[in-house]
Amino acid sequence: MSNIMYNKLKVNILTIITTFFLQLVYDLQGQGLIQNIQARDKMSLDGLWEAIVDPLENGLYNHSLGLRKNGYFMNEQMKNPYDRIEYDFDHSYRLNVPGDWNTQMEKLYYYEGTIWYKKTFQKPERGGRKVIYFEGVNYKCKVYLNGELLGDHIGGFSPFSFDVTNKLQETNDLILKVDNKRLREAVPTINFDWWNYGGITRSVSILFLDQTFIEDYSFRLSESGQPEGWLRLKGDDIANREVVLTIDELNADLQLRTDENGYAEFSIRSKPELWTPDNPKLYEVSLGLAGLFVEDRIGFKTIQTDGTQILLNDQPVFLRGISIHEEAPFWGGRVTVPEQARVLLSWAKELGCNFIRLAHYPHNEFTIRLAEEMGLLVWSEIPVYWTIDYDNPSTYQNAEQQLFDMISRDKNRVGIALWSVANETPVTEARLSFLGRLVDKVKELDDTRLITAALNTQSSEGNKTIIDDPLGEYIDVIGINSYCGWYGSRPYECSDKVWENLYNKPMIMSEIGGGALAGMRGTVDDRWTEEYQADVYKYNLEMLDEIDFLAGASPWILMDFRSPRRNLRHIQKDYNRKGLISENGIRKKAFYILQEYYDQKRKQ
Ligand code: GCB
Repeated sequence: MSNIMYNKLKVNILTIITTFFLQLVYDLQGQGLIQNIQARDKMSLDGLWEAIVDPLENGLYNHSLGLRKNGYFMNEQMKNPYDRIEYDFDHSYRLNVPGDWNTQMEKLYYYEGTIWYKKTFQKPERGGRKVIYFEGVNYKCKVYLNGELLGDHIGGFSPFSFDVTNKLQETNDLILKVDNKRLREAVPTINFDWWNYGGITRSVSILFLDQTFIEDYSFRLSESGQPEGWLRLKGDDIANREVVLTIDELNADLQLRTDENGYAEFSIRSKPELWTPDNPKLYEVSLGLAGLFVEDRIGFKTIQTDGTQILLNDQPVFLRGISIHEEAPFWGGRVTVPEQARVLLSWAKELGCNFIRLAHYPHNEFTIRLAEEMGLLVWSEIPVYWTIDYDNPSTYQNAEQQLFDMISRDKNRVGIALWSVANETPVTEARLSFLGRLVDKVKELDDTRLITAALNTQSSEGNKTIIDDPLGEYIDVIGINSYCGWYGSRPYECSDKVWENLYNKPMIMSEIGGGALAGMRGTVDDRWTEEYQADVYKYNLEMLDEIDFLAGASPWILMDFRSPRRNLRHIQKDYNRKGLISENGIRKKAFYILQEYYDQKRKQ
């Protein structure tokens, strides 16, 4: 065998072995996603946590970069006056959880690195199983309870949990090493256009569960329009158990029996009223095991494509949307409470939307629940963005895990219409196979939603743009990000642009837009003025009107959001100014242009 062949073989074998072990790690990480934690009995660990800023990772490594046995996770205390312990949580900073650290302390505004968090709590006086549940920590963390490593997690926007039933003491120290350093191989990678907010950005709680409990369940509509689905128990006693399922409004009262794997399927013999944006009907559902109930609000709809149309409950629908980052209006920083999400979604409603694109990562669960209550269809995506490392098997496993977590958490949210696997990714073989695998994964996990991706890789001939990205073959709905009048051309040239689609599939214009500082006035030729931005919208919307395969739009973006790429001090001040609304709630002129367009679309 030649040297080259030998080396190739070696690389292939190594890749297979690495993939196998990574899969194992991620499989373990993905286990135990508990459905609908809102409805579970729990104790919140939100509030002020103690925090030590540790850019050199001194809490983990000694001076020769060996792992420390007595790192900060041990929360060591001085016993004698001459003891030397060079950290002390009791005399450290305090940070709010949930919350990003960047907007809580001025000196952490640009910080990317490690912060140690500690929360001390008393053992809850409750029997049964106890699980610590994290709704989201950005980006990487190690979790320790009373000095013991419970586990690691990577990915800034997905939930994870640890069973601590047999690990709790009278007084407990829960310590996290949280690290938001950007990494080439990470998802997202080192370059992205939003603020890298670090910290325990979402809520933490201890769930009180029975030894055997309803871990997960799924509802959908059968071919004949009747609710059906499955549930799964977890625990020592999962086989042959009775689970009661009721939906009073549908006169459904079912006694189900689990199989030896703790799994039961169900189907309900009545036809529910279907969820639509105008009638966002949700049913009160209850699932009970041995007197402990999980209550949920479930809606039913179908979403499909027919040629270049999107059909909601078999009716063509035009998605009047807007893109949204998970940044808090008025407060700044990450959205941490439902009220902040409610403000954003109310603005989307005011704009006339029936659809939102939650960019560029899974948002809080409460946002999606609110959206469906308010009659908004949702596009949800994972941070496979720009130039992630498509050749790297561990990057793939990471992306797939984030996809799995997103779908597992939100599969029962009727508002979800589209799962997006990527945003603006370059056309290469490696990327196609990477995204192709993700698309297959979505199909395996959920065949009741449409699959999309936002593309910006079309070719052009003169005035004509041709949607020919080979990924178009794989996805159901083609998302297109195009910035006519901002990153290229003058706004008035945009209405003459013509679009051709090589695929007989619907297209959503997932991004159009331009930047303006709220209150800045000038002519349509003065960049950064509201007039310029309004002009971008005017001509782009004229362009959209000529696209006969257009099934919706989600212009960029509802509200100005922070990004370190935006360095014009006098205008941007670290904000991407493409919002239709400023971070302080001021609507710009373009807001009203899109509002009028959606008003006409609604009447058509
Ligand atoms: C894009 C990206 C989005 C950026 C936007 C911009 O195409 O998808 O994340 O923020 O452009 O403002 O440049």
